[in-house]
Amino acid sequence: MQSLVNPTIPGELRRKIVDARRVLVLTGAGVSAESGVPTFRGGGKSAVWKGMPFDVISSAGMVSRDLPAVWEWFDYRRELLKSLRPNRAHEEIARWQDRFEKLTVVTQNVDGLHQLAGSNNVIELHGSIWRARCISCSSRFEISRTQSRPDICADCGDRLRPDVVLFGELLPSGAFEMAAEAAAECELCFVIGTSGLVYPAAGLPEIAKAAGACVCEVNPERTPLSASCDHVLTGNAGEVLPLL
Ligand code: BJW
Repeated sequence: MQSLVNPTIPGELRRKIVDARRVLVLTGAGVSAESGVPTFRGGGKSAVWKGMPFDVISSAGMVSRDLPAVWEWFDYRRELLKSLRPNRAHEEIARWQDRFEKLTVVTQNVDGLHQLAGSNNVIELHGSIWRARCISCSSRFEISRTQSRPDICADCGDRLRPDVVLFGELLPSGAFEMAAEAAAECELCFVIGTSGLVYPAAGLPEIAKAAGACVCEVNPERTPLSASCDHVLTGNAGEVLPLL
């Protein structure tokens, strides 16, 4: 992946980073792009499954229409993920836990790469590809990297589905509320590798900004959020974050 620009870090942002105690990091698919995970909409190969765009296969309607097809799509992606590792961006964000008094990592990604890099207490707004959930009783089950995934709920016997948030579905209970609280109290907010198109996640930088935080975007492309950010660092996350 080619870097567009190697940005100079403004002095004002450097001072913010030194002074900030409460920091929020919102990440999207772009943070995993340098690990080889396809993004959804830009900056690399887009996610398409057997000719079906991701917003069709990753939609609530598809679970009721064709659950086996949905599983096939997620099984394929989990298989791909098994060989992929966190990149410098994930590692740098994990290191920030020691740098700031309170760091909250909020991710839209379902790949688990932040946790693999050592980030603790990651708020997963869109769930995890490494969990299954019962379509009836909502019991959740981890999916192992080495064993075959469960198909049937051990609690009630009904079918399981991927524990991810598809279009038109509600976010996990409490996840957005926790993220919004962290946004409202942070002093510095990084928005890294997201197209800023999917709500309610894309509303978090606005909450931070309205509460007086400095907002900094890291992305090789401009997004609808860029104009309202205090700083826009143009480049790949794995190259920009180590400069901070
Ligand atoms: C790099 C890089 C590098 C590349 N370094 N950067 C308000 C207004 C309008 C609509 C809505 C609204 N509120 C809610 C909605 C409806 C809907 C929505 O937002 N629709 C919009 C698309 C119009 N939202 C929902 O349905 C949400 N639910 C909800 O709100 O419930 C209440 C409700 C229900 C019904 C109606 C109304 C309200 C749920 C959203 C769930 C999203 N699910 C997905 C799929 C997950 C499962 C799966 O993995 O398949 O989540 S969609 C997909 O998009 C995935 C992502 O998490 C999400 C965000 O994408 P992300 O991360 O931004 O990735 P990309 O690919 O878009 O962008 C990558 C970026 O990286 C680019 O900018 C690149 O430039 C950059 N990049 N390389 C740094 N190296």
